[in-house]
Amino acid sequence: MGLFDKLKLGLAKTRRAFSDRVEMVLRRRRIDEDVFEELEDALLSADVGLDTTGFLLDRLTKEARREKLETADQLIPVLRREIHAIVAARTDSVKSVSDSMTSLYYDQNGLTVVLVVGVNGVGKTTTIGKLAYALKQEGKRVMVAAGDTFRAAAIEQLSVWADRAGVDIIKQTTGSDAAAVIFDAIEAAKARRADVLLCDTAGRLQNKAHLMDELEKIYRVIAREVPGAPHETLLVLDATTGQNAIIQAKLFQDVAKVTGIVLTKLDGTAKGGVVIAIGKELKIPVKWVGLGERLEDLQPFSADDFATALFDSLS
Ligand SMILES: Nc1nc2c(ncn2[C@@H]2O[C@H](COP(=O)(O)OP(=O)(O)OP(=O)(O)O)[C@@H](O)[C@H]2O)c(=O)[nH]1
Ligand SMILES: [Mg+2]
Repeated sequence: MGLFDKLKLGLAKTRRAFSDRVEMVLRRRRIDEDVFEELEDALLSADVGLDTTGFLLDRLTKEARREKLETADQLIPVLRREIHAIVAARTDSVKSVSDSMTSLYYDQNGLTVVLVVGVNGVGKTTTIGKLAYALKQEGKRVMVAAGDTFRAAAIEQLSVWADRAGVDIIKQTTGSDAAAVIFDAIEAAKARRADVLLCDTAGRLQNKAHLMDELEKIYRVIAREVPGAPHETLLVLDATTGQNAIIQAKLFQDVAKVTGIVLTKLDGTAKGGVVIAIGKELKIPVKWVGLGERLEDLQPFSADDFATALFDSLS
């Protein structure tokens, strides 16, 4: 299966929630109040969120007036264009999933350090495994650092993923200092001339002060050991949490220098419209999406492909 087909399949529930209602709109010939109400339902049911839905309806109303649109079907390409514009504003670096496997910022001349953050259970460790695999497929020399020293099974879980991806892991025992583990990993990565070091971290938001202290220390160590690093701080968000993901992102932006989002578990949720809300409300690009639990179930996010997949059966 190609990457686009996989994205489309992953978005199946979102597409259903969304397109069924848009189809009701298409059954109406003339544009009236009900048309806008039904479009509102379509957007909300795909978890686009109140603010972003309001924004889109406003744009649709204005465009309908400006372009003197008369029939409901004329609104669909407008909606598609507006959604694409929102999503593409943050992600125009990747035009199509086939353009580039890795939408990561690289240091071409040395070690690239990527820090992965997010709350409990969103998919950080899994994403690191998948990312390690994708980067390795591109010919990069990849290592991972077991920076989640908090949860008992975390290190073992990352070891399993490192094995699957065929990359080296640097780890210590549970309870050791996360910044010290990452320091060790950087030294090892330099010695082994690795291209990329992916650092796992513990997911804790409830204890924000502690999280802030620990992350600050990790940032300090990384910046001291590798000038300009971390090159990326990827925030992992779970698509099944819908609008809650936006709240998490805003909290994390206060404590970490987030450069990109990985949106996991897009498969099997009808809340994929959260991609649009993220595009509208956060100034961070979605760089990757998770579409399953296997090694190859991660792909670079493409605004073009997202809009095409969402509207596929409607045009
Ligand atoms: N369906 C699906 N499941 C996923 C995806 N990404 C992760 N998961 C699952 O989500 C669960 C949690 O993933 P982890 O990688 O352990 O999450 P984490 O953020 O590291 O969790 P903590 O270390 O506890 O903070 C696992 O069961 C994963 O298999 C995805 O894209 N799709
Ligand atoms: Mg983890």
